[in-house]
This record gives sequence, structure tokens and C-alpha cells, in this order.
Amino acid sequence: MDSSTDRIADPWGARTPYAPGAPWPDRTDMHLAEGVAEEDVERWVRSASILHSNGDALDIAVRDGRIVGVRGRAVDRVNRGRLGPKDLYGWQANHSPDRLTRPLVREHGRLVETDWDTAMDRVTARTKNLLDERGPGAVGFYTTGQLFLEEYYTLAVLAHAGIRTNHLDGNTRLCTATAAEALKETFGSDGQPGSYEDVDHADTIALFGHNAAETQTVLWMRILDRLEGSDPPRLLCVDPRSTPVARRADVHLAPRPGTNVALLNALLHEIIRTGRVDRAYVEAHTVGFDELAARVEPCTPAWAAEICDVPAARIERAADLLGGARRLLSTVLQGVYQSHQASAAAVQVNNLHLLRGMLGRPGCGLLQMNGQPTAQNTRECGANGDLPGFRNWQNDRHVAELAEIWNVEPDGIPHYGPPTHAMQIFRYAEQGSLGMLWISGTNPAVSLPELARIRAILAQERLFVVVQDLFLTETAQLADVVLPAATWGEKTGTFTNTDRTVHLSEKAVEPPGEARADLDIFLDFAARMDFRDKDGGPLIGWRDPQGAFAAWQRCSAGRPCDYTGLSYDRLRHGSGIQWPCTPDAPDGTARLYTDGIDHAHPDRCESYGKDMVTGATVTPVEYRSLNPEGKAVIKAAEYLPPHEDASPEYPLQLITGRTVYHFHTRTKTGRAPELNAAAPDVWAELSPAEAAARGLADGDLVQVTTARGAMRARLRTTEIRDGVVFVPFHYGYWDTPEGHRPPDGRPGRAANETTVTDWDPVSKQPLFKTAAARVTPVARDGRRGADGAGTAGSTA
Ligand SMILES: Nc1nc2c(c(=O)[nH]1)N[C@H]1C(S)=C(S)[C@@H](COP(=O)(O)OP(=O)(O)OC[C@H]3O[C@@H](n4cnc5c(=O)[nH]c(N)nc54)[C@H](O)[C@@H]3O)O[C@H]1N2
Ligand SMILES: Nc1nc2c(c(=O)[nH]1)N[C@H]1C(S)=C(S)[C@@H](COP(=O)(O)OP(=O)(O)OC[C@H]3O[C@@H](n4cnc5c(=O)[nH]c(N)nc54)[C@H](O)[C@@H]3O)O[C@H]1N2
Ligand SMILES: [Mo]
Repeated sequence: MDSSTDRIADPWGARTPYAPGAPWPDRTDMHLAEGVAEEDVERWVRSASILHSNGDALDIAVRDGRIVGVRGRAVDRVNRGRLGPKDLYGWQANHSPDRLTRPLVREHGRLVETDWDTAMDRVTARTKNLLDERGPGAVGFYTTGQLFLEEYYTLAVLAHAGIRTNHLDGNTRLCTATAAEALKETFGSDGQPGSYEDVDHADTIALFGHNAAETQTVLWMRILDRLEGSDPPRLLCVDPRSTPVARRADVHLAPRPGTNVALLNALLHEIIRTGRVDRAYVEAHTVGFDELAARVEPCTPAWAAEICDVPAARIERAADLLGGARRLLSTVLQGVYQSHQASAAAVQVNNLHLLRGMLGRPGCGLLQMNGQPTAQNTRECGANGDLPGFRNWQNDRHVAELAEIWNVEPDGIPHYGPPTHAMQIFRYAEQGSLGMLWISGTNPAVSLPELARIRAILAQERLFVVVQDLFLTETAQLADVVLPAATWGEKTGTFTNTDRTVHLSEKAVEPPGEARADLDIFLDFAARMDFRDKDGGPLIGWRDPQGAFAAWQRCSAGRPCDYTGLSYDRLRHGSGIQWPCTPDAPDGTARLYTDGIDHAHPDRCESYGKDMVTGATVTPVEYRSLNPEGKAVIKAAEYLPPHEDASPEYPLQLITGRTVYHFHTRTKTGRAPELNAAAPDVWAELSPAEAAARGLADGDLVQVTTARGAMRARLRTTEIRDGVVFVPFHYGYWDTPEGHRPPDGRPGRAANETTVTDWDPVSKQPLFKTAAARVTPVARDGRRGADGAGTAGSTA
């Protein structure tokens, strides 16, 4: 049991080294509220963590009707009992005294408490009014990657077939739209090929733009345990910052932000040049190799070295490591996804695995990572700008199948174009064609780019904004109706982690006041709207989580994300289970593509793909002629420079991201005392050379300014590339001296005051990691010791 170490000071705890191919030893982590001993706990309730995409299995400790702690579950395949700092401490937010307990409605400009009937009647009346006067295109939904599967599926049915709007997307657009897109481009369908067990077998592990040490702490513990065991894997890290991952890497490439495609093309060039291509695999399972070979032919390490500002010899070393691997595991995340060529770059990592034939075998894993705990479910249920069950909106047979499952006419499900992506939904709201936006489980007034614009959109009189949240967030403060939601621990449902492992999370305690589960809120709305199927029956026939799960199972049957072999009862015992799980594969499926490519066939695929530069959709006819047998598609991409580059006015490149102690806009982690104390306020990172050039010292108050706006933060010098400034995006307004108001005039502390409204043309994911900025002093009141020392290093 590892409850003794200070997991703020040491986020990863004690090592349990293991050898290749051996099972990962267990280690049970636990944290209980002060004064509570293990024997005081009355009930342990089954759940998993929802503060990242890892799916750490845990039991919730309950005493006197309150959550008093958590304990990792040693039998679970994902974490073998381990928990990260957010898992250990984050649950305390549930009992925060400022939870919303009653609905709020706006009266004469102010939000006032009301009862559920009044609030829901307002929402229903406005919806009906808009449907009558302007049609379904006037109503939009912006949801999250943090609800449960049952909730997303219900929302997807009510939006797609009840309201019949095409405007339904998740904050997954900001998060893992590129993961889904890259998988669709290469394999024809979403669905993670790899498994966390690949860590146990890999001889080489490569992390592309993924600071796993801080963002998937338990996955990183597994990698650390391999690194400390016999015959450790070799590690490659691609990140402009010296993260804890970079510090453990055998090869660290720190490219200029926004140059991933150039770097990856050079790595592929070297793999081909040195004869490391698995010709038999490429021949049997792929199309498009020749085009890739031609495309990367001129992309020598020397060429990429110029663009990326990384020594050519180091690129050669990295290529040698990847080319020499016999069991390669790669992970990809926001350093790749939140960039102007996000999909093009992510796809090159897929290409690396195809060229090397490294798929579908132990240790040969590819993880186009998720970030949020339930993002996989947003995607598979079709609450993310896709159709449910990874169905293809361009395939009439898929739409007809969905119509049959829902017992509606196919024309009743909008499929005239791809479901609207979030950036476009906000654009429609800005332009006025959208009259109502229902936001659930996300805080766009802090997390979307260019916040001044987002605030102005949400504050418009003509836009009716519904916000469903736990707290009066920056976004909720701009709403017309606020619906108090129950959350994790207060409601039951299932969710699926990055490596397709499904967990059941059961209700442990009652929600505060009148707060209600998101599922109940959506079901109540559907009942008030009286949505009907084509025979006059209720469109949504279920009343509880298990009913919703059963309906989803039917929708998933025969699709890549098949849930038909699962049940709540099975998920109550032993480990979580990886989909697809069917009567034929009752214990789930460790890896996809063990026997060739399954889902890319023209009749089966979720997408026919897009042009890597323009994002234009490939037509069904084009796809059929390119890939008649449904092999993996090797897509080449040309490097294009970032849309916004450094200039004399904005000489630095701005990147934003995360710290180990906080989750997103801190609505939960900011309310957990240990986590809040570990990183109470925002900071900005510069290299010592860039700081010195500006006469700045650690702790000075600086302003980061871009063409969009400015934010203020204390300076930290770290081992980041010269020419780059890094800011964590977690900090909004709610605990500033200004209280619940945006700062008037004076720059605030949210990173997204400065980020740009722009996105990858293929996945439509916004660019949080490529912008140009300048850093100027506000107050030179930092630490100017004789040795010039300050708080060096990253947070962990
Ligand atoms: N502690 C913590 N954990 C979390 C979360 C959290 O908020 N806090 N959020 C969860 C969610 S939703 C997500 S999406 C994940 C995100 O997890 P990560 O993607 O690991 O986190 P980020 O810090 O956003 O970005 C990762 C790295 O990308 C690097 N980077 C920036 N620009 C480039 C570039 O051009 N190329 C390359 N190669 N790298 C670049 C940054 O320096 C940064 O270290 O974390 C999940 N886990
Ligand atoms: N600059 C910059 N911006 C970024 C990023 C970045 O790297 N840089 N990363 C992007 C990424 S990857 C992500 S995922 C987003 C995250 O951005 P957001 O989704 O805005 O972040 P959260 O703070 O997690 O917001 C979730 C909200 O849901 C509420 N909530 C929690 N549980 C429940 C529940 O059960 N029901 C309901 N109804 N509400 C609940 C919380 O109180 C919170 O207000 O930010 C994006 N924005
Ligand atoms: Mo995310």
C-alpha cells in the first residue's frame, strides 16, 4: 500500500520495477480524509477516475453519506491499484460548499434561484419557439468529454432525431478530434489500435507531444517501472519543453512549435533510406506507400534540422531508435493535435507503424491518445460531430441503419453534411443563425480560444444560453438558465478510457440539494418535448442508466465499438473490459488489427477521409477506387509553416498546456486543498536566456500579449527552448480578487485571452499551441538573489 509518500512532492510514488513481458506488479494507492481510517469506511463503491483519460480504477470510500476518500483497485488491468495526485485528492470538490443546488434563471439581468419546473419550462418553451419559427438549425448543443456514455447517447438521440439539428459537438473538438480524425484517415474508423499492456512488451516507446508524466501519471508510472526493471525500453520524447518525460528520454527532440510534420517526414525518410520498411506488411495491408516515399524523399534530416531547429544528427539518432525497434509503442497528444497541421502530423505517426509493420502484436502499440475521461464515449455515441456507432454520414446505408434503430425516417436524421464542428457552432451563434446553445459539462468561457470573443458571443441578448454544470463557472455566469448537475460519485454510468477499457461508475452518495444527474435532465427535456418515433411511440424509451446502456448496445452491435457482450453486472466484478466485447469475445479485445485491417472497407468505414491540406471530404466513389479492399491508407503530407509565426512585434512562439496538479479550468482541482496549494496561481515559462534578454528574473510579474489580447503571470525560467513562452491554461477568473467578474480592462490570467480563433483544416481542432506573442515586464518584484536562482524547473 502506497499511502505514505507525499504524492504532491512525488506524483508517481514508489517504483515496482518489472521485466519485459512480465505482469505489471500491483500497488494499491489510497487517500482518506483526515481522521478517517480504513476500518471507519462504511462502503466502498466501484468507480474509476474522471480527471484524465487513463481510466484508473478505484473504489469510493463512503461514511455517513459522504465521500471520504478513494482506493485504487489492484485487480484492474489499467492501473493495478495505482492512483495519481488528482485521483487521490480531486474528489473533495464534490463536497465544496459552493456547489449549485438549485436551478437559476435570468430575471432583469440577474441569475436568481428557481425550481426545476420553471427552469425546464423556459428551456422547452424557447426550444419549441425556435423550432416553430426558424427550424432545427437554430438550436445547438455543446457538450463535453466528462459525462457518461448513457448521457451522451441520450443527448445524441434527442439532438439528431428529436430536434433534428446537425449542431451537436463536444469540447472533444478541442481535445481529441484529431485522434479520431487520424484513426479515420488511416484505418477508416475511430478505435484505438493499441493497449496499455503494450508498455509491458515494448522495447522502444516514443511520445509525440505528450507530457504523460504530468497528464497520464499512472501510464507514466508503468513506463517508469519498465525503465527501472531489467532490459528497459528505449525512450524517445518529442517536445519543445524539457518535461519530466524529456528528462528520462534516451533521445529528446525539442522542435520549434508547429514543425511536427517536417520532423516526422524526416524520420520517415530515414526509415525508408535505411531499409527499415516491412515490405511484406506494407504490401499486404496498405495502399499509398509510393506516394509517401516520393513525398518524404527530399525530407532529409538536414532539411528538417533547418525547419525544426534540431540537430540533424539527433534526428538521425531518433530515426535509428525507431528503425531498430522490434516492438514499438507510440503515443500522440496535444503537442501534435493542437497545431495547424494536427491531422497531417498524427497520421505520419500511423504511417511510421504501418511502414514498420508494428500493429496488432504485443508491444507494437499505437495510442492516438484521448485526454478527457469519457471522450471516447462522446465520439462513439455521436455527441461529437459524428454519427453514433462510428457510422458514416456519407453512407446512406449507415444512416438507414440508424433510422431503423431509432424507428425514424432516414430524412429525419440530418446528414446533408458532416455534423457541425464546435468552432462553427460558435460562429453560427456569433452570426445569429443559432438562437439557443445548450452547454453541458464544459467551461468555454475559459477553455475556448480568444476569450473576449467567446464572452461577447455568450453574452448576446439574442442567444439563449443554457449551462448545465456543478458550479457557477465563468460560463454559467453568462447563461440564461443554469441547471445544477450531479456528478461522478453521485450518479451511475459507464465510460471508456484511452485503451478502450470500459468501467462502471456507481452512485455512492446523494447529489447536493436539488442537483440532478445529466441523464435525468436530458430525459426530462425529451419528455417535455414529447419526441416521437415514426409510429407515434416515444423516441426515447428508457428511463435510467441501464436502459440507456441497453439501447446503446443495440446501436453499437456489429460496429467497431461493439458493446453487446458487456453488462453492468459483468462490470461489477474484476477488471474493466476493453471493447469490442461481444458474445464471441466475452472478455473483450486487447488489440485491434491483429489480423489485418478490419474497418476500412468502403461499406464499413466511418469516413472516406479528407484532403490533408484543405480538409475537403473524399467522395465515396474516389475512396472505392483508391481503397477497394479496405486496407490501411498511407497518407502523405507536405510540411506547411505555422499560420502565425514570430515577428518583430511578437518575437516569441506561445504554447499553452498543463501541470500535473490541475485539471482544465480547475473547477474541481482548484477546490481540492492539496492540489490548489501545489499550484495556486498561473505562471509563464521562458528560458534563462530569453528572461535575461528582457532583464527579467524569476517571480517578476509579466504580461504575455498577442494580436488577440493579453494575460499576466509570474515568470518562471525553465529548460524550455529559446524563442518560446509556455503558459498553463488552467486559470480563469473565479478566485481572483475581482471575484466572479471578468477583469474590466486590466488583463486577466487566462491563457486563452491570447490564443487564436483558427483550427486544423482536417480535424477542426483549434490551435492552442501555435501563436506569436511578446513578453513584457509589469513589476520587477521577483526573486533577484545573488546567484539569480528562482523556482527553476517544471512543476513536477
Ligand atoms: N494534470 C492534468 N492531466 C490531464 C489534464 C489536465 O488538465 N491536467 N487534461 C487531460 C486532457 S483533457 C488532455 S487533452 C491531456 C493532454 O495531455 P498532454 O497533451 O500531455 O498535455 P499538454 O500540456 O496540453 O501538451 C503536451 C505537450 O505538448 C508540447 N508541445 C507544444 N507544442 C508542441 C509542438 O509543436 N510539437 C510537439 N511535439 N510538442 C509540443 C508541450 O510542451 C507540452 O509539454 O491531459 C489529460 N490529463
Ligand atoms: N489554451 C489552451 N486551451 C485549451 C487547452 C490547451 O491545452 N490550451 N486544452 C483544451 C482541451 S484538450 C480540453 S479537454 C478543454 C477542457 O476545457 P473544459 O471542458 O472547459 O474544462 P473543464 O474545466 O474540465 O470543464 C468541465 C466543466 O464541467 C463541469 N462538470 C464536471 N463534471 C460534470 C458532470 O458530471 N456534469 C456536468 N453537467 N458538469 C460537470 C465542471 O464543473 C466544469 O465546469 O480545454 C481546451 N482548452
Ligand atoms: Mo483534452
